[in-house]
Amino acid sequence: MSLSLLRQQLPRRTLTTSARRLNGGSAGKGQAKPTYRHKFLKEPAEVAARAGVDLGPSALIKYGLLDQIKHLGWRATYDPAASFTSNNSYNPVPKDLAAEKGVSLKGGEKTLVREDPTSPADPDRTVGSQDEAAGAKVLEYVQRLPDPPIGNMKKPRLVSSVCEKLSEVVKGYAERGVMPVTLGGDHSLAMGTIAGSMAAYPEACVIWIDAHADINTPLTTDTGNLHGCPVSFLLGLEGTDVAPFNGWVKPCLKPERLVYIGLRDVDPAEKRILRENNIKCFTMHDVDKYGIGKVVQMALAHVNPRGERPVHLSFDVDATDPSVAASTGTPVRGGLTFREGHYICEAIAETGCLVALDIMEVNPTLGSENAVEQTVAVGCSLARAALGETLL
Ligand SMILES: [Mn+2]
Repeated sequence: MSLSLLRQQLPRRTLTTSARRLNGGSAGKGQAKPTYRHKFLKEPAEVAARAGVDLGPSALIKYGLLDQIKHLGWRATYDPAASFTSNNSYNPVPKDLAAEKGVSLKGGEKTLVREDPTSPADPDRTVGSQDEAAGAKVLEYVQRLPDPPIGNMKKPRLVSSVCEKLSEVVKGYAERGVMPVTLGGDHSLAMGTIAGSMAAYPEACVIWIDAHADINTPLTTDTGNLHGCPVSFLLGLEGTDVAPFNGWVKPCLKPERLVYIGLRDVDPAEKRILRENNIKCFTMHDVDKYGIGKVVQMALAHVNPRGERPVHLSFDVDATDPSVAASTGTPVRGGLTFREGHYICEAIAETGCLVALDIMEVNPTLGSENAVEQTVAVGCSLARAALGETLL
């Protein structure tokens, strides 16, 4: 299994001391290895972590997520290379501007990889303040690169190139029987993670946990924010065959292989798209009506009735109620409780079919210190639940 840590487009803030104090505080609680067997992954299960240049992933890592995952019995290695700064097709950097800023993308990436001779065997230590500073610099720099809208789409070149790179990384891990865990970050990243999973496992299904459907197309999006559009590209809906995305993302997901849980803020055009494509959705109304146990059972029965398909779980923390995870870009009240969110992860883990996990939209730049700490902690515990942590 690998851990892929990416983030884009959001400003950074240093984690508070009190958040650091909590490092690993609830790690595993003496948890033994998962009791279920992996149906699709190679043993021994392995983590190869991958760090991006933004704060969401590094906050989760600082909180001790890697150790927590190791504690669950996964092997873990950590690759702190910056996510979208190497071999990236989107690199329209005027040389003079690069010189003026005192940083080039390539140089920026090098500074992100900190060689710490004091703890060479402890990969967690490779995320530190130097990395954050360098990452902030690179991120700020990348965000200044010219990337005018295409149609309605904002930052299309940046999003496309990041997702393309990510899809290759995820595909590579998945093909080796390793589970990529992507921490974000903007949910547009799921365009990359799911494209990568589907390339390695064409029969896979997707369980998308979110307050939002993220299924606008470039033609229907009002805001032009691509984090509201990734699903439409994966399905190949009308309007998604546009540059720069059509250079790499192919329709790879069938509507019947996708199921949503947690929806409660869906645009009118998205409602039409969901209806027309007959996509199974369990809204918060359904969670209220049936209870989360039944909802997850029905969701799995829809996309993976015989338990023989690999599952990609894409979990947007805004699916949970703002009282659970407030530090996220688009909170919507009336969401999943703490336990409902964790139950989903636990139940999917128990199937043994999970092959890829996204924990998305943790944004430590939003909300009070308490909110940030709580949201980071929830991001970690959701990941642990999906990776086999149980209550007993
Ligand atoms: Mn989302």
